[in-house]
Amino acid sequence: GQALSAGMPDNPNLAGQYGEAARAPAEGVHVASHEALATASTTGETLASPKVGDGQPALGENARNATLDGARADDSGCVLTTNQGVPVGDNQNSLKAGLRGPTLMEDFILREKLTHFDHERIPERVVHARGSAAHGYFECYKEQSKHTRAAPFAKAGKRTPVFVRFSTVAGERGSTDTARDVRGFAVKFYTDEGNWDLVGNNIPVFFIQDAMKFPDLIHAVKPEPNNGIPQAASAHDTFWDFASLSPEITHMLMWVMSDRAIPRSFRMMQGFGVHTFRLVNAKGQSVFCKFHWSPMAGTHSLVWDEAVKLSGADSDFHRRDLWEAIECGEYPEYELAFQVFTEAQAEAFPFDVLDPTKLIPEELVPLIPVGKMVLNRNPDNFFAETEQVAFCTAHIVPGIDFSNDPLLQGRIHSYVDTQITRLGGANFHEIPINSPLAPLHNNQRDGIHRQAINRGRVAYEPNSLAGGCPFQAGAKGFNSFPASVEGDKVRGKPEKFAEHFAQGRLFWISQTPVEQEHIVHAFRFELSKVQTVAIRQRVVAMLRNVDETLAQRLADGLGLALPPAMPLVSMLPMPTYPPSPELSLFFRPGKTGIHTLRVAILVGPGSDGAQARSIYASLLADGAVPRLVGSHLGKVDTSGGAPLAVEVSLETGPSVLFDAVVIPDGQGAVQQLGSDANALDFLRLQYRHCKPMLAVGAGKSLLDKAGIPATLPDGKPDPAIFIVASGEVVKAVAAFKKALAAHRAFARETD
Ligand code: HDE
Repeated sequence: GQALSAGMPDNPNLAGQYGEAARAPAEGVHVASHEALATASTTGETLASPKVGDGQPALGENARNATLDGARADDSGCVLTTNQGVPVGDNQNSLKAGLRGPTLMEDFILREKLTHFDHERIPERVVHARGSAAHGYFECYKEQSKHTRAAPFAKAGKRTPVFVRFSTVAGERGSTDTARDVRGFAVKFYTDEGNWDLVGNNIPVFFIQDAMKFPDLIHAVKPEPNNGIPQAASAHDTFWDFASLSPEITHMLMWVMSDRAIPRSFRMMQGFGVHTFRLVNAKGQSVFCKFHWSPMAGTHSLVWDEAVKLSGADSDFHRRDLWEAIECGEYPEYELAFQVFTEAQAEAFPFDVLDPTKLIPEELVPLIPVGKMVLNRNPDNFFAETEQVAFCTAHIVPGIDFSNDPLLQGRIHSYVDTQITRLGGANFHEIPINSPLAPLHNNQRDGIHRQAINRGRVAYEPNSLAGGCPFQAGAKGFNSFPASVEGDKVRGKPEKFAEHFAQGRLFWISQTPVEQEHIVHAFRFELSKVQTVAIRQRVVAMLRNVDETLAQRLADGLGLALPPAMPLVSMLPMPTYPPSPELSLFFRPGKTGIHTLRVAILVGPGSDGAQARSIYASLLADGAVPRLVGSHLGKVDTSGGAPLAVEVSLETGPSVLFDAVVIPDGQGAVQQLGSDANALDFLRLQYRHCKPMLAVGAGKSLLDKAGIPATLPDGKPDPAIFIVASGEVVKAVAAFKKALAAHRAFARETD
């Protein structure tokens, strides 16, 4: 509370951002005296779960926490030791022969410290290197035993602990969060019958149809190998060269050029298993299934100009957003749904369900909601948890099985394989974050960094010397679904795989005009960055098969004559689909209102302090995250009430970090802000990015100074600009909140 001046409500988000210590810095973090040192324990005590911030679920709520507690280490009150537990007397100076002499070889303390440091890094993930993760649980709504015997779906109300990692694909570990890219959405369920990893993306289809092409795709999109440019971007020649020669990519390109590829938050995007999987029930009967996650906060995205500027303002934007929401107790929630269909149904679809470049429209197979996931705890240690977690598509449990999707089949190999390099050996399942909650017993032994101390002389099966243990589970265990297989060994694809455009068209016609506009702009941006004209032409030729107006607009935007359409390769008639409204981002506005949305209240000397306080309190009461933003930190005197303390300076908190802005009344403040280029930029970008703006009394003249009109080009009032007199604030704040819940007013868009 100290950061805020008298009369300001307590804002829990402040603690969320920096921890309690930031609100009331503790005096000195060192153990004060040698006396205290002498009595301090030398044995690191295990932390009994509570942690900094509010993002702490009740003890015992998540079984995963209890087991991870065994590995959690806390140094508070402990003496510094070597890795062998030897107390260290001096951690500042190496051991030398004389004060100015050479360092001695025998300084095992220095050598241990440097050696460990030298080996701190592990290889980053070859894709999805940049990620952020959280703990939580999955709760089943209703038992799904008709379709699957998988443990998480066994009973209404049953909770299964989960660990979830969100990621971008192309960028390296330290790259920006808001790059245009697919987002990974990987969920590890610690089920009663072993770990199930549902390793999905925020887009329901993929770039390619066969695992054989994955290394080529990734080599094309990653920074070009000669100069390592560009980082975390697909807007370069090699990606589009590959894309323009791989028409199967078309449908995915439509998604990646849409605003799906620049989410506002990990908490505001869908997740998809992508492939067709199998569900298998206790009787051994199987249906096909696609998995869908939908966020309770709705699907919301950034706009492109904002995403670009965010990379400079806060390249950890998504990581911070997730962390803060959880620390504040605003736990992200997602609903899981099954799309269940039979083999016979699949036969009748105009596409092949084994083709991961195709989705199943919800009109064809509706979603069955089966449970929700709640993320309620941040990791304690980024490396130990977020970095070392190993998701593998091969990790499935009884009740789930694979389909023959040739992309999925390759993934079953790739993920386990990559962990062996990344995590340094075959025992990566023993790393705490990866180890199952279900008991683990087998005859696998040894290997680098083995942790388990397996007892006895028997490490084989069948055996009699250990009573036959561990024994096979038989019908109770995992048994692959006996799908029948026949055919010649061939390298090739079924005919339906060769139709590449109908679903790209379905996506296009299902988008609102605003979304279509953004798709055109994204293609134009990416292809304008491409230097080779023939590549630009090939992409336009490809897109003629999706939509002629899209292709024409793109050709115009690139200064190209419209090239002939790319020849179709499929002999089958092209399917047609009616528009599917579910494919629009606007279809799921969400249920969380203005919760966690960030609002800047611009203040300066002479602001109406009482008004600023009451708007702040009102936004906070509805779950938003208000901040007092001014030219620089420090107190500003107000025209009414106590001074205000600026919480965020305009230099460090530019417009893109806020979802909306309020300018309280106050002639002096408006004058001062009007002479600050950062303030005027702030308002212009709020306007440009279609965000709600509220100006009270004198605040209007600041909008005027920034050149912001209150009406749309057609003369109608702007639905998200509120200019009111001081007496109308209460009503105006209510209308402002409504506009904020809708995020943006695209009617105003000028880009
Ligand atoms: Fe991945 N992918 N992938 N992928 N993928 C990896 O595994 C791979 C694909 C996805 O947060 C790697 O542990 C192949 C589709 C996510 O740790 C690697 C193919 C989908 C993550 C790998 C695909 C994904 C990965 C790199 C085509 C969505 C991050 C490090 C045959 C359904 C998981 C690692 C995390 C990570 C291979 C295609 C999603 C190399 C060979 C399709 C979310 O194993």
